Amino acid sequence: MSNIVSEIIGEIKARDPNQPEFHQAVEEVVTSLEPVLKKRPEYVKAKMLQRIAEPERLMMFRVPWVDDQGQVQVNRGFRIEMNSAIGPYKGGLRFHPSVNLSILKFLAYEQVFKNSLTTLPMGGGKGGSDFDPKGKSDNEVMRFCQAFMSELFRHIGPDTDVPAGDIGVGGREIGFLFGQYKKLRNEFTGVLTGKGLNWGGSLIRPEATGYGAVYFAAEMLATRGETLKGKTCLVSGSGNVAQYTVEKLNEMGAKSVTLSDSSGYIYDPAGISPEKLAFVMDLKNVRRGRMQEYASKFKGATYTAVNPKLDHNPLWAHKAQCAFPSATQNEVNGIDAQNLIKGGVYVVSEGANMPTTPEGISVYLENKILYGLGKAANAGGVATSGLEMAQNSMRYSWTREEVDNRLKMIMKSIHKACVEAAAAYGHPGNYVIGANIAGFLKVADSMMDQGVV
Ligand code: NDP
Ligand code: 2IT
Repeated sequence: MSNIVSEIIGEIKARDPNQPEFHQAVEEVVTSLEPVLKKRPEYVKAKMLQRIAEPERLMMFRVPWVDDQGQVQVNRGFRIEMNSAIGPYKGGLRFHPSVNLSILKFLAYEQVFKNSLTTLPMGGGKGGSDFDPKGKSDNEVMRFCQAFMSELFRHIGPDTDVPAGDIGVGGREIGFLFGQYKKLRNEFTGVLTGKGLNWGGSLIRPEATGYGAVYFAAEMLATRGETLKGKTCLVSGSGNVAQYTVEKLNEMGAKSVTLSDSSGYIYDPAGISPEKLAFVMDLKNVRRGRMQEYASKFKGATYTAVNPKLDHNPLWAHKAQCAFPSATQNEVNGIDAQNLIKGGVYVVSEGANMPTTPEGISVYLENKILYGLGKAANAGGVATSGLEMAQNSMRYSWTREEVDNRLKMIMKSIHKACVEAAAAYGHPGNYVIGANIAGFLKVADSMMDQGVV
């Protein structure tokens, strides 16, 4: 690592010493940019990397609400407006008890580069709350969302900041959030994406992240003259991203054999067919149950509970050719990555944000597998949010085919941008370096154009 790169990383870490996830995301990007900083010293002089790592604005607020027992509950709400160089702040909201500033800053930071890669005019942001939707009634979720929006509404708007879903925030939550925004502002605008189809949502937005991660894997395989047909795939998570990953893999003639939640994972060697996937969708989205039920329902499938004493996740040790980590950050560590390679995996396309630890990424790169990092591979979700914004601005909606074709084109162009940037800066085939450089250049050049603001 060059002096300048380690100085920049050191400076950013020292400023917020207790933000490990944020440091991890920054370190990956800044290290990848080393060849750019050599060629373009003007970015160093302009303190571009320090500026990009500092949120333009950060809101943190009290969210008080009353539960079904009449008890007052207090949660913490956040919105991080990270970068608006190329468009309004854009990024999801996460509701999960683990949410804190480090996690949201890493997500907002990643979002800046991801959104730049999509080719659409979107800046980066992220937000959420430490509220845990698990075990809450629909009414409690509604009251929480209303309380959250009662503060958030003053900071967002269709030309300012456009939130969407992430972990714990899906169609139900976006509905409640939109309802409260509309009531407070007396405006019907595209202020959120992932809306219901009857009230401004885009076809394919729910499917887009998972579909996009599969399209990205197909693009990577095409560089070796291969397709997904007949491939066995490991998928983690069982939420929005995981479900539509499995759906698209089935359509492409591949076989998914695993899914998980935070309690454990299922392994189904026969494959998660469309019928079994329909069961998962009902289980997770309607009944809000646990994946363990899958193994009692389908013969031949096994369930393995999380064992906190293990230093690895056995999900990643099954034999397969492709892996789609689609649950959460740092769910694949160095040992898991070794196990993936031993089990025959040579394609990793990340549906989740930063699911692989730096040790795991080193294993992928040493073994020269096709590794599509989250900010490239899962960009289909936010890209389709961008398409939803475009449709809302036109007060018009495109067909399913039209949106899906645009999504495919966008994933192809992200893949091409990664491949070209990696080659131009001397690291052919390295999607980490390619994605970080391509995402960075557009934002950094826009910031140069706009002066020190
Ligand atoms: P969902 O809330 O729909 O599903 C999340 C899934 O991940 C659930 O199966 C959940 O299990 C599991 N999970 C969550 N947290 C943990 C944890 N700490 N440990 C183990 N498992 C966990 O979220 P999404 O599918 O929308 O998001 C999944 C990932 O994809 C996240 O990293 C998100 O940032 C990323 N992403 C999402 C996009 C989108 O459009 N939704 C776009 C781009 C990226 P359980 O039910 O037990 O909590
Ligand atoms: O991480 C992500 O890209 C998302 N959660 C989707 C963001 C969005 O605005 O659609």
